[in-house]
Amino acid sequence: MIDAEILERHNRQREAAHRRDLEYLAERLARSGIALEVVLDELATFEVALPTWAMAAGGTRFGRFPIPGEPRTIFEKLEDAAVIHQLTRATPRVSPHFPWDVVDDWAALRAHAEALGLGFDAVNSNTFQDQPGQPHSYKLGSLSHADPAVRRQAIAHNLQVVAWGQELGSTALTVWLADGSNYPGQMHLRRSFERVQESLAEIYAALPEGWRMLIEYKPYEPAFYATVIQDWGSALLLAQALGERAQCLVDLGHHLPNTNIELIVARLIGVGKLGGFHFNDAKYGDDDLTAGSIKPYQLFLVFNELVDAAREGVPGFRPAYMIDQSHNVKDPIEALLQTVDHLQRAYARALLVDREALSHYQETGDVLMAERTLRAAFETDVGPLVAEVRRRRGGALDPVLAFRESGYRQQKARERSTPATAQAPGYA
Ligand code: PSV
Ligand code: MN
Ligand code: MN
Repeated sequence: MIDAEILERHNRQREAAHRRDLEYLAERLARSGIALEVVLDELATFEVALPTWAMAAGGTRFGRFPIPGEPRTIFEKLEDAAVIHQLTRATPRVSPHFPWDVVDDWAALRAHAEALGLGFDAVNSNTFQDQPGQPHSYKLGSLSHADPAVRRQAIAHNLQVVAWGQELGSTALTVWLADGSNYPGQMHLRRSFERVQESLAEIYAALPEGWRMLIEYKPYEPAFYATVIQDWGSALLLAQALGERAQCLVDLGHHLPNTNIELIVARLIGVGKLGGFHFNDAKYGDDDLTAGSIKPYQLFLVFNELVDAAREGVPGFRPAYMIDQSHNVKDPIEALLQTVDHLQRAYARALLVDREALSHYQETGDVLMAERTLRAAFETDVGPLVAEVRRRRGGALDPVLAFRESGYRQQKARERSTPATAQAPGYA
């Protein structure tokens, strides 16, 4: 982890300016009847899980550009995750992906995580790639495959992932399927969906006590004609058929351009089926860019729905927040530090929305003022709020700069001299 003295020095150097910025913001918020301390307390509850597959440089199908010092094992990924948590104090859990994460000794991994102050979030299964020695291929599908033997193999893998998740204290399984077809006629559209439902039902029935199944959807890629779980409607049908512990997972990049994602979020909340998020951002498709880097207003509007549901006390509302990004050209640790900051800013802005006024303008049909109420919150510079929450919890005022000042990456480049040979993430 990063030397506590380096972190202290970093904060000391910025403290005076930070205090002035915070005081100014507190005064501005007070004028609107918002108490700084209340917002800070709420903001401090925000936590988001880090994906193991985003800790090393990602790639595309055209190539991958490894960076010196990137982690080679899940143990090293946890080390890096601990640094992100140390600087942000908002990422206490890691979401593993199997079999990308190879674990021989579960007790050792548990101990390692505990020593670093980390826990585990949802475990992810992978039936979108064939593994060496695997008897059946997933080329034409996994849980939807026409051949029951392939389906059985895919079900068994998911059950295995759940068992591994139990070793780690996880309580959720995320299922994303690449199943689909590239050409009309290739796959029976109705039956393939029925087979997925049957396969998921077997996995669902075996879920341990207190576990949830999170069903992720995606419109296309790698299936370029028809994906079996292509949209929130399909995911919702499955979740409703399976039962209370099955919910939908919204990956922000898994929508066709211009889709109104906050509306989907509202619909899923409305029926108690919003299970969680994979945060990222996109310009065109499943681009896996830094959350909030392309459409910050959309991210704010998504958080606006989340805060609205939380304030209202919607029963059973407890979405799992996770990041799913591919860092092809940024240092992954820096990108994740930046991501957490962007997410916290979106959340902070959503907390500032004057909900009473908004509701009044909605009820009275005052379109302009309703929109202005949202924009007033969105346009507030919440940087000092987010920094203050980090500072109070022992994190860094400016995590990216603190990380650069620490020399952590350079040190790891010396220690981790053999390059990673593991599966390059980012292809899915
Ligand atoms: C698929 O594109 C996805 O979003 C799923 O969450 C996968 O598990 C992840 O990406 C892995 O790259
Ligand atoms: Mn995802
Ligand atoms: Mn994706």
